[in-house]
Amino acid sequence: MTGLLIIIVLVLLGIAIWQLTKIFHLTQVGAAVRTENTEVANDRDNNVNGYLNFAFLGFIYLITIYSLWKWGHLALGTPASEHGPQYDNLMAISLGLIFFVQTITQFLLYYFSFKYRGKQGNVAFYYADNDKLEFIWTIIPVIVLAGLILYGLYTWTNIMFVDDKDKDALYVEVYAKQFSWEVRYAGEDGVLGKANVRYIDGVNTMGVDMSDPNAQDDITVNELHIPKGRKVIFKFRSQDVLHSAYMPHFRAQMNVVPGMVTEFAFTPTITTDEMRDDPQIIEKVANINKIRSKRSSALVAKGEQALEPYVFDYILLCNKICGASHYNMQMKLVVDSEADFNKWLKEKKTLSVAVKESQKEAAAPADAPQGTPAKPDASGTAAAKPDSTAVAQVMKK
Ligand SMILES: [Cu+2]
Repeated sequence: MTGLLIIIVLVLLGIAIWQLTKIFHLTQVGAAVRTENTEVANDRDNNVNGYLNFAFLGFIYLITIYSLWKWGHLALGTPASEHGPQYDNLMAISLGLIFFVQTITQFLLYYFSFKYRGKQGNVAFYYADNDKLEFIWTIIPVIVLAGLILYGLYTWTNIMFVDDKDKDALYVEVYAKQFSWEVRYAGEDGVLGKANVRYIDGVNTMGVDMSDPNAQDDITVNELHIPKGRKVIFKFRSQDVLHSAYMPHFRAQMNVVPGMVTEFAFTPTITTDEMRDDPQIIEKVANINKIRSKRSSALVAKGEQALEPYVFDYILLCNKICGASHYNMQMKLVVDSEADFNKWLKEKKTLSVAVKESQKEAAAPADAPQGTPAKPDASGTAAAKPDSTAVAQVMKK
């Protein structure tokens, strides 16, 4: 790699020296001036460059059309959240506008540089200013951009408004660490217990403050399930570095910042099973499996195991480069019907039960009865924990 860089630097240095000598030659007035071999552009050169100019404009248009045709289908498909269509609409308007303005301004730019290309004997015309023209090309972008920004702000507040008093909402904490995700549900009281990295101990991997009464019914899991049609309020915390929780199908993304709690809320509208029947998703899955089966036959030929066929699932991805295994920092996200979700959550044991079980196991490893559920109580294990005054990462509520 270093060798390649040195070669590139040497080549660039050579080009620079060559260009410098050319400039030096041009400055030698009197030597070979106005002969056929002069390096000052003549009408023929200007014509050639003028037409090449148009060829480049054509190239820009063609590559745009080709890219849209070839990769346009890779854009995100049906949105699976209530605010998703509004978000997509904003995106479509912005892209359409950029596309329209870009097509026209690029044409004008290339047309005028062709029209006023150099001609022998032509002299530049001095034109001071034109108030009317300047007014037009200032006021139009101002109106268009103001409209776009207002619409964007409206959409933004619509999506980002989180009502913490909402009793019907589901409260979920998403916890990021290099390089995985963990999830905590608020339990029956609908309130997440306080948490701090200093409380991380054994099975309490998210650092929940077990002395907090609100934490007693909290449930921690490694899979994110959310119910269709119910508002989900997400609270994000990070254990180590900056991460970003990205849920592309729901048009949602939030930075996960160590030392603070970030949040957003959305309502899922399509269950995982329903999304698997979406025509676009069916096509995508078929395409992925076509690539997989090709890879598989190559692997089998080498005597290795074939790849499993891909099945669609929603996904939570890390969208901030956070370290060596960032690329693999993801978690399955399942949207269930309300009934399925409640059934799923009911089967999970609370963190306080898990903590007590693990303590019992540690105290009497040989003869203690396994898996006896202990009654949650407010005393928890706080006595053994350090510094409960540290508020930097404490989750309020
Ligand atoms: Cu990450």
